[in-house]
Amino acid sequence: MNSEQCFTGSDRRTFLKGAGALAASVVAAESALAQQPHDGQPARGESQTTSQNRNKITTSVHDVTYDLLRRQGLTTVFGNPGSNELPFLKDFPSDFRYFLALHEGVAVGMADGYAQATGKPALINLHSTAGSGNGMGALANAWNSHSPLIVMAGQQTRAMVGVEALLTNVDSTQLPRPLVKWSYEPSTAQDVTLAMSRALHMAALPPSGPVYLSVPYDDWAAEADPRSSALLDRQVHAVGSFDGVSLSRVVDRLNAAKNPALVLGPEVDACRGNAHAVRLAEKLRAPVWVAPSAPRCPFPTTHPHFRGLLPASIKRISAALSGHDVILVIGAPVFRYHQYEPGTYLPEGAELIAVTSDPQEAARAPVGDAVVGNIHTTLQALADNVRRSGRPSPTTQPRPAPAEIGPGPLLPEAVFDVIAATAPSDAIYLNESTSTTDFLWHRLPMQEQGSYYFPAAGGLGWAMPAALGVQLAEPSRRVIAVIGDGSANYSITALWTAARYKIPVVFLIMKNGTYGALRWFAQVLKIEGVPGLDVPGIDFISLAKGYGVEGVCAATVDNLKQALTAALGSQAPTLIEVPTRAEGF
Ligand code: TZD
Ligand code: CA
Repeated sequence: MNSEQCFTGSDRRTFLKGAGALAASVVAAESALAQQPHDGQPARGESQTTSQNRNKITTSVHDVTYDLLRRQGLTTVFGNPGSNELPFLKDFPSDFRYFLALHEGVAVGMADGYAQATGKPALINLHSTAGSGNGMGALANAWNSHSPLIVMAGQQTRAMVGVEALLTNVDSTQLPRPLVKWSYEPSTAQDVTLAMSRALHMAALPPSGPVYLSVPYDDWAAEADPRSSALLDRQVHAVGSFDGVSLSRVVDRLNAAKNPALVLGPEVDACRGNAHAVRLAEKLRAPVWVAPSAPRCPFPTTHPHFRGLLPASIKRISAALSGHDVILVIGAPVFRYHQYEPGTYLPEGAELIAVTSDPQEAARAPVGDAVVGNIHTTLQALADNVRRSGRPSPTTQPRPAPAEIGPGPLLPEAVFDVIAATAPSDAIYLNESTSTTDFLWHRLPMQEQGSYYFPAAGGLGWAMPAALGVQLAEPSRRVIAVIGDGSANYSITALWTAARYKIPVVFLIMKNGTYGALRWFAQVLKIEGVPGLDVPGIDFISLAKGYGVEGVCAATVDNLKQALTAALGSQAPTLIEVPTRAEGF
């Protein structure tokens, strides 16, 4: 057995230090991580950068591109490299950080978490067609959460694209569609810097979202267009708030409402509008629901007006909102349905107004009026301008009773009770435990902006890597990823990246031995005899160990409390496997 096959946590660093140039850059990234600037600014303060000596050495497309990325605050790269990408990664500057993922789904998921938690674009470097393809499940989630990602893929050298040499990305701009806002391959090497500049501004402009850039690998060594320097400091901003007329149209309808309700979506949290949402709800004395399938938490779940996550069917949404005459939806599509239970889109007598940054969401809503604009400023304008209502406040909903603790595996509700009692109040939760989402929303207190993330397209294998990205962006808060024993397998290699860079996420695996949500859905559809719905026999402790992560099993409330407390006190990642009851399936 050689040292690579068998090394323990304690001799890992020795191994790394002996591993040459790559290890050196990783160690640099690790020490940068230890200093935890994580604000999108260069990780270390040194300024021996190409930008300072631009006249002297910034002549290649490679150098100008790094300067552009640096000046635009994009010094963190997530990726998995191949031969087409090596020329871009050449002489990787010491003020940049590179996080190696062992699968492209992990690279994209991690960047997505980082982008969402920082609110800024994140850069991913993937390998040609196959690498991009591996990343596309995660890209589906990024597309639906409006995550500003720049996915850059290495293309074959220009001289060999035509003959379709191995690793050519054939029809490269078509490949990532329809999961990107914009997709491009520069037609000359001199076009690369402008393309990168355009990519990062496109990703960030509303509605923000992923973009794709394919770059032939010989372009990086080419001489840059000297006019590229004009790109370095360009600031591109979108403005867009209510004009007076459209504001008063909405405000008048809210003021005239007898019983308004708010439905808040992920964009409220993404634009850091949560406090305005609270103010608006309190002035209107309106109850607040979270939009169905919401991938973020836009409102404190402990607030007396909080009603919970709306169910995801047409019929049930109408039922949940019945009695309300004006329904204001902010920062969500109308609606993100899941199971088909037909009915009227709105309860009897209700009207709906939606505010979104996404023209597509506004246009495709089957009911109600919509306003397209900047969520933060429109929300603020609404909160400032609605009249404070004299209605009584909505009654506070009772907290659920503590879960029953019986013999045998824990109920998932009991797991959430332990988490709620043990985790810090500003903990951040990632959820990919598909059959327990309602329990989570009822039992976990989530009060601060950026406390909850969920795969926005329902694509599994996202939350484990996204948790790493969120933790990098939020080093002072603890990140707990609650993951199903089915979901955990799609991006299990995220554990290696967690260990490699010492990203102290707590992975809590709900081990019920089955695809619970699919069993539930089979009941909804009245479908029987489906094969392949159970996932017995997976040893997550061994998997964790194999990837260099501490793994513990916690089968009782006391063990779970103990394990979670220890994990939260650790500076390293931990995986906690909790056997849970698969009840009702
Ligand atoms: N593949 C991908 C990439 N995304 C998916 N959403 C699915 C398959 C289908 N799927 C669901 O929508 S839920 C689910 C699957 C396989 C079961 C997940 O099981 P779990 O959680 O163990 O993670 P529960 O709580 O047991 O449902
Ligand atoms: Ca499961």
